[in-house]
Amino acid sequence: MRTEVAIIGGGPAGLILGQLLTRAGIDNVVIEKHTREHVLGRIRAGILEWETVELLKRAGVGERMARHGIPHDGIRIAHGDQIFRIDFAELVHKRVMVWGQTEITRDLYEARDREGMPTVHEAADVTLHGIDGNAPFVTWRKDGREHRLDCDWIAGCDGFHGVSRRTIPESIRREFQRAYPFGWLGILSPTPPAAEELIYAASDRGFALCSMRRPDLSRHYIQVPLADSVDDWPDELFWEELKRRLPAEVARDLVTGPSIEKSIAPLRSFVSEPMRHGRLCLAGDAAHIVPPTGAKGLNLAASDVHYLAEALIAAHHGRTDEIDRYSERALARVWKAERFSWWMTMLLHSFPDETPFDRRIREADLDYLAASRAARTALAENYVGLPF
Ligand code: RFL
Ligand code: PHB
Repeated sequence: MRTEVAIIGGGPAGLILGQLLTRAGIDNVVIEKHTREHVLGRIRAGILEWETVELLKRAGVGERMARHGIPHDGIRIAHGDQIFRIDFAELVHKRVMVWGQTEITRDLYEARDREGMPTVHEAADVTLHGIDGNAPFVTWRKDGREHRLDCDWIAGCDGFHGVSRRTIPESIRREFQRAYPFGWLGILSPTPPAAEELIYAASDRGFALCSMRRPDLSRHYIQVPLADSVDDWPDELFWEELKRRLPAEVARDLVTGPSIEKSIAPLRSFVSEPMRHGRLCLAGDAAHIVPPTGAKGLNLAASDVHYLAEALIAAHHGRTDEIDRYSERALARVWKAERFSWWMTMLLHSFPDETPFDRRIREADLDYLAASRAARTALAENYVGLPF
């Protein structure tokens, strides 16, 4: 089998890239390790920057999002019983969209099927070959057979645990990282959201976030120790703890109910440089991870593939200068989102090893944000997303 671009990983990065290339007349194949059901069952991101919304429209998957997505003009930040608003519309004249990653992925798979573009699921032992030369290829095992796909370029979109990044020689890769001493326990519940907008809450008992997917479906998170498992958190305990971290008036009106999904995700910041080596370009979580506090992961995957699609389209027309610039261009935006996500995380979470000094600094930062329009504008500018 032969194609122009082999895309490793059928998550949002790989699927959006596939759509952008297909629409530019460039042949591509997506090779995914898991079943489609498995990919669609992962509850993850919920907040899209407006540039991501525009990109999804360009990729041909804007229709259901326009009908069912919920635009938000701001977020709330709670600090103890104090609550204040970051008004995106007023401060930076932009908004974000509540539209779940599972919905985006579903639309992207359906668009791929409609356009007749090949997707391989349940590909085992995916291996990248010849990325240093001019004739790269990918092999995998499926149905007891070895398969081979020859191509011009490989897009490594296989997430943090994928194989693509590790194919770049260690002598060339530089990795930067920070692990945080807690995780987020998240639940999805068929209950109305806590408020019209998201509430990010910093409390003495730790961080909490009240988010949503639809008017009848809420998504909530609480900061938990890394050693905890979902079995430590039956639904009643989760709701009780969430309420204790929210301002009294929000807790009082919170509607609780059964959880229909519950999972714990560790928090980490990670960047691998460069994002391109020879015929391989990395995009999305394969190259970088942000803690979810700034809602940037999926949005960074989107901006990476926007740059990468432009570069691959230029290469298709015989110009490789955009590919040469890809890593630098993508990383410039990645690092700003890393900074913002790190800052939001430091601001809103309780740290087990926090000194009294650290704590006062964090409280001063929150007070400053509540009182200063300049500080709120900086948060708003980053949250709605820096330009692609
Ligand atoms: P994904 O989604 O991990 O997809 C990678 C795909 O590659 C497959 N794969 C392989 N395929 C072939 N061969 C291999 N060897 C392979 N190894 C892996 C995997 O099965 C998978 O299908 O990466 P991608 O496409 O880069 O997308 C990144 C986003 O999924 C991620 O950044 C976001 O979900 C992060 N995130 C959020 N981002 C936002 O922008 N806004 C949010 O509100 C937001 N909230 C979140 C989040 C992530 C969370 N968790 C669980 C990590 C909330 C949470 C709780
Ligand atoms: C979500 O709804 O899953 C969500 C929203 C905002 C975040 C992280 C996750 O910062």
